[in-house]
This record gives sequence, structure tokens and C-alpha cells, in this order.
Amino acid sequence: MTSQKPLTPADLQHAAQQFQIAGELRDVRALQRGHIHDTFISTWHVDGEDHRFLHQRMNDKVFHDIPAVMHNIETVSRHLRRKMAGANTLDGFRVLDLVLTKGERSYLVADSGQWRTYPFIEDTSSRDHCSGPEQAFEAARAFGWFQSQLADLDASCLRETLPRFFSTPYRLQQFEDALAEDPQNRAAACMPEIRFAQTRHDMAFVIDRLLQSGEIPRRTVHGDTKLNNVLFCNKTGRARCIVDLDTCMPGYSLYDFGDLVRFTAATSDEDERDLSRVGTDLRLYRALVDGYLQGTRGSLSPREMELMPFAARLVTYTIGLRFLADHLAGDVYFKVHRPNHNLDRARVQFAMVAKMEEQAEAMAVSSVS
Ligand code: GN1
Ligand code: MG
Repeated sequence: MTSQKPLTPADLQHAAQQFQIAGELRDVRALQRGHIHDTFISTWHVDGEDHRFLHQRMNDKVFHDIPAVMHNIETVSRHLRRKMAGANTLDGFRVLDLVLTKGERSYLVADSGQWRTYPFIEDTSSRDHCSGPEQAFEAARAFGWFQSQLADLDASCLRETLPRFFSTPYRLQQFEDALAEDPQNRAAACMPEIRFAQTRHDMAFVIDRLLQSGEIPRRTVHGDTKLNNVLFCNKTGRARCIVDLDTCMPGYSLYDFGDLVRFTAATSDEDERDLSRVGTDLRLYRALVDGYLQGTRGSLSPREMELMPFAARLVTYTIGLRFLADHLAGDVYFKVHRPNHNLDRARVQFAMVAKMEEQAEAMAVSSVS
């Protein structure tokens, strides 16, 4: 199972206190965030003021090589910081700094697990739902900018912490393997979803073929461009920081764009049970296209631009495959909070793909602007 051993309040306090943080620890609280790690916020009192920090116990059942994950984060952050010292910066944008441990390391190895800590960036917030086209534009611009800044980072400096993470053929294979094994006898109860996945088998190979033939370039991507991985300034609404660099690895540009659409332009939650609510908001979609094109600053080729609507469908399908595979495998990867949670998530992704197929014409990038 993905879950690590349960944490006691003493584990939390102990982990937080191993980092270079001044003041007196007031409290540590859980933050419901993401499907992989365990996240907490601590408050520290110093000189009459409160300061907050974000701690994550990293999931070593998912990321088997935590030193490699931390190496990638440090490499990407260092590169971005260097670029921002030049003229390439977005207004008010900042790179997240890791807080070092008292032993001067970027993460802590404790009995309770492996931990990292960031300062909590005050006066910002992250959003699970998009407030409108302006926010969608801003998120896409920030992720586009982020990716364009990684274009001159030597990809051989990054480790492939999750092999073939962005490959849809690999996700299809994982799904087929889970289906063949069906360890929990769940397949019979999700035949419509299984059929949906299998009838779209062909689309899985499109991007890999284009990468192999060199028609589209490999690029280092963020790899998890959910809206809630952007911190927005509470005063101006502008993007201040991009978080969650766990999946920064070589991939293809449109993965980031597709994942942006999947999450930010969604008309429902990722695990909505009422499928009549599921869909893609075209106004938000257009704002994402515009923001992404602006953020990547002309670095996308015409072929990549043409593939933007396809990428939205493909990434949504791919994440759907991952949720369905995990449901069949017995919920061993993504955290679940209710029975059939991964199946519900897969259903939403597939319903969104079906809607996007109907909207394909309206999503073509030439018809945007
Ligand atoms: C996972 O845990 P979180 O929200 O950062 C997953 C992403 C998926 C996402 C789906 C390492 O991200 O790839 O797109 O769930 N991260 C990993 O919501 O697998
Ligand atoms: Mg993530």
C-alpha cells in the first residue's frame, strides 16, 4: 500500500524541530493536499510574531529514490534562481527555498519517514477551483514561463525519479496488467470504464511516435500543473510561486498544457460523483491557451500548438487510466478517502475526455483568440 506508518503528534513535533527554524513551536496541523505525500503546517512564535512553515513527509512507496527527488528539486530551483537574477523574471515571482535541517541537509531522515520543509509564503493562496478566465490565464502564463525557463537546463542533470512517468503507452500497459491480474475482483464492476479505456487505445501512441520521429521536441516539464500548484498573491491575484517540483523531468511540453486543462478548466471536482457536472469550460480553456502561449514566449512550434486540444484529451485520458489501474490494483498508489474513490476519479476523467471529443472543433487552437 502507498500509505506509510501513521504519524503521532510527537512524530510531527520532532520532525518540525529538526529544521533550521527560529522561535518556539506553537502547533502543527495537517493540510489535506495532494494524493501522494502527507503535508502539515507549523506555526512558530518569534519576537512577538508568528511564522508558518510547510512540512511534507515524502511518500517513499511512490518515490523510491528520495535523494534523487530532492536532487531534482534543488537542481531546478537553482537553475530558476539563476535565471531570475537576469532579465527573465515574472513580476513578483519567487522560487521556493527549502529550509535546511539542523544538519545542513535539504531533507530529514527520521524514524517517522523522510521530511522536507518550506517557508509558508504568506499573503498568497492556492485554489482548487478556478475563479475565472483571468486566473486561468495567469496560471497558464506562470506554468508556461516556468517551462520556458527550463529549456536551457541540461536534462542529463535530472534523474528520472518515476520512470516513463509521462508515457501514455506505459500507463496503458499498467492498466492492462492490473486488469489481467484483477487482484480485488473489481473489473466486473467497471466494464464501461474498461471499455472506454480500451476503445481509445490508439491515441495512447500518438505523442510517443511524434517524439521518436523528432516532430515534437522533448522538454523538461513541471509535470503536475494543477491549479493548486500555483500560489496567487492575495492582493494582486498574480501568480507568485509555482510549487510541487516532484515531477520536474524530461517529457513533452504539451503534457503541462494538457494537465492544466484537465484540472483548471474542469467544470467539476476531480472526484465528482454526479457525472452531469463534468466537462470543460471553453472560456477557461481559451484563457489557458492564451496564457500558455504567452508564458512559453513563442517557444512552441506550430505542430505543438496544433496538438494543444489533443494534449488536453490525451493527458485527461492518461490520468483516467492511472486512476482506473489503481482502482483495479486495489488502491496502491493514490490516497483514497472513500470506497471506489479511484474509480470515481477515473469516471470523471473519462467523461471529460468524451466531452472534449464532442468539443474538438471549438477547442482547435486556430479558432482561439
Ligand atoms: C498526483 O499528489 P498530487 O496531487 O501532487 C500525481 C499526479 C497526478 C495527480 C492527479 C507523483 O499529484 O501525477 O496528475 O495526482 N503525482 C504523482 O490529481 O503521481
Ligand atoms: Mg504533485
